[in-house]
Amino acid sequence: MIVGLGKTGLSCARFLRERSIPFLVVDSRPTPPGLARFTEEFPGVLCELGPFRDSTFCNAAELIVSPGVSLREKAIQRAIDQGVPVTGDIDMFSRLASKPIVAVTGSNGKSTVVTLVAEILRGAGLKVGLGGNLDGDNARPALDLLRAGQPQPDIYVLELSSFQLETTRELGAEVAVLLNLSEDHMDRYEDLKEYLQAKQRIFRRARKVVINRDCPFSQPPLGSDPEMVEFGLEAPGQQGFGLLEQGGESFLGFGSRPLLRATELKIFGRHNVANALAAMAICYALDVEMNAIVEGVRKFQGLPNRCQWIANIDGTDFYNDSKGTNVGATVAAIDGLGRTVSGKVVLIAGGVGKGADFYPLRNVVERFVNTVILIGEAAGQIAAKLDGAARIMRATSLENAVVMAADEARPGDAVLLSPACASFDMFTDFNHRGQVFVAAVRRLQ
Ligand code: UMA
Ligand code: ADP
Repeated sequence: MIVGLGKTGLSCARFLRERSIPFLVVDSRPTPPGLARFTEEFPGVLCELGPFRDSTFCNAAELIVSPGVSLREKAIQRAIDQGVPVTGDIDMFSRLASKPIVAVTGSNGKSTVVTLVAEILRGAGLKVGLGGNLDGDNARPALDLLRAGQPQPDIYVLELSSFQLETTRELGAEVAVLLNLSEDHMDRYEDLKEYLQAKQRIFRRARKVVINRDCPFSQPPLGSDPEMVEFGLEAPGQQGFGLLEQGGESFLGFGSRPLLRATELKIFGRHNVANALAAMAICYALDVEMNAIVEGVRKFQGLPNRCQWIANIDGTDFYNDSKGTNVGATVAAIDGLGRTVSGKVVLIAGGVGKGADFYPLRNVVERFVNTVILIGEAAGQIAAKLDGAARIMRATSLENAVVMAADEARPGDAVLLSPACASFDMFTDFNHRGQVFVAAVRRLQ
């Protein structure tokens, strides 16, 4: 039985049909987003909508649970207690994939790192199957990569969320990495420890692990003994990637060997330097030639909605960081931008807070931000935590916030949309929020 009729649910349904495995689908939403496609493609298959029913779950042969559904759901717990096995799409994928898997998790930077890794590997002549949690035009739910008629890649590169890892037993990645950890999804987890435990499942039976020297949480738990490659923002050790200072310039390097000037990167901010070093370490662990690694990093343009420069209007630069959906991401974006602009940052933030504590924004806001313009459900909570740190304003919509920000900004300042929140109170998703922001900026031109 498939639980959830979003992207994952649809992809699981197609996968099961191809193997002639009978199934039904349940979703607690009255009209889940995949419903129209599903009824068209699977006219004879039972689809139960609305509040989960214990009896349906307990009678299933197996539950394939979508990432958006917590295993804590009462009906799922009942079924588990009665011995019904539970799996997820990544768990199924890992049992069937016949090529090596690169697996990347972390609170922030996952999409940037997997996309860069895929570009480096393609540049080195490999066929890459890229997917998992990654959202966007070229992204695919993991099981789509295994469907009949798909080109056989040489390697899979998967972005994995903590939600997907919860149902993943033995991933067996060729290279696994937990990039960093900061608070996110506190509406689903009890505390940071529980969130970390979900993420650490990425290390199960991994052959090699890439470690972030700047984040103790990136280490696999004691007891496992994989091969390790390190990265970090300080000078590297003999077998690691990091920043080397030479002749007054900063280089991304391996051991004592400088490889690429930091100024050659087309993505900005220290967080993106860390992302580039992580991708380099992953590709090195895969035995990719260093020249191909450096070339791939040099060419990488970054992804939309991640600290993306949009326009300069009357001397003010506008940046779209709509994918800054948690506090850690927004701290990194403000810090990265704040260090490079000649003036100050005007920040647009707010949305669905996911149970986060916004206090960690305070430091970087005090240091780099002149004005904060707040939107969405969490506006009041953020305002309370930032009181006195900068000028705080409220906007009724994102369009309104952009107009107010343009008014507040002086030449040399930067306007940054980095919400520190999810988007579902006002938008379909972070892409939609980014599009609305970009359109509003264009209207100022
Ligand atoms: N939902 C219900 N009832 C149900 C099933 C789902 O209310 O019965 C709700 C969930 O709580 C959630 C939403 O519906 O709010 C979507 O859940 P889903 O599991 O159907 O999501 P999919 O459409 O399958 O998309 C998922 C990932 N989404 C989530 O984990 C919430 C997508 O990651 C991923 O691209 C896709 O699988 C393919 O692998 C998006 C995401 O927001 C980018 N991920 C979170 C993040 O990055 O922070 C984890
Ligand atoms: P994810 O897929 O984990 O959400 P992305 O690569 O899409 O990560 O980046 C999302 C946002 O997180 C970016 O817009 C930026 O604000 C922030 N970010 C990216 N990389 C890092 C990093 N290494 N450390 C902290 N924040 C980061």
